[in-house]
Amino acid sequence: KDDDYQTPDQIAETDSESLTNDEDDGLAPALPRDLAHVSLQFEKIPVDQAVKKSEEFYTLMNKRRTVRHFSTQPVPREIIHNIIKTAGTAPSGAHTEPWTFVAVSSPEVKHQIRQIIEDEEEINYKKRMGKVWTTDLKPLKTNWIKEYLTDAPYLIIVFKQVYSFKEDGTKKLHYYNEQSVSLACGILLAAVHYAGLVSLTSTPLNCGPALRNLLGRPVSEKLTLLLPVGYPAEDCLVPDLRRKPLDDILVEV
Ligand code: IYR
Repeated sequence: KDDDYQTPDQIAETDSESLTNDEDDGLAPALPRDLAHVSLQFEKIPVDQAVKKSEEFYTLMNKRRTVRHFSTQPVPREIIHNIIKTAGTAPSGAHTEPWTFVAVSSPEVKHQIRQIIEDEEEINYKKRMGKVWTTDLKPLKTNWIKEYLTDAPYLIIVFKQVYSFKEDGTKKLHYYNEQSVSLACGILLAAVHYAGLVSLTSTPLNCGPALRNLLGRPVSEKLTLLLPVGYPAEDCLVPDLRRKPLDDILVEV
């Protein structure tokens, strides 16, 4: 029952401890009612420069690869903090910022995470995923043994907050939390790559509640992404994949 969809009104109805604000039928916006609107900070760049910058950014991002073999070389905490601050710049529904990033560097906790994931993934590969899925994965040489979970200096685990609580104890609804967190994850991947680090986008099947409990996160948060982050192993191989050309991904109307 981890991913049951509830409408915003259904979420607001359940568990709200009090609706005690007498003015406005107990309804008050989550953001300040008198929120100021200020001038946009925007620097216009010349078109030729913009073309060049867009090309350069594509060239950089096109070098990003998913890596499954990590070095144990440590990564400065400051880089992780900057990367997570960058991910936190993502847009979100009604500016609810519905994300929690857990950065794990503790070797003991990484071992516990690895144990939880390998135990589930063995069942996933052998029973749950089925023949078609495991056959599709064969060229990528993945399996349920995941050394990267203990080798990588950091595991960044992203939780999506389906809702949270306001200071008065009422529920704060997190509109479009799925899309908001997906956008933050994309920016997170770009920030990791820009900082010269590598990552692996992993979404451990059936591990959500166990990892949430291990990391002490509330039931309002769902596991979205687990990202080992660090440097690639010296002998790191990646599959020789090609990306679709523009013609295959762009429809111009
Ligand atoms: N989650 C499993 C299986 C897996 C699934 C897909 I789709 C991939 O692109 C890669 C792996 C694992 O991490 O091994």
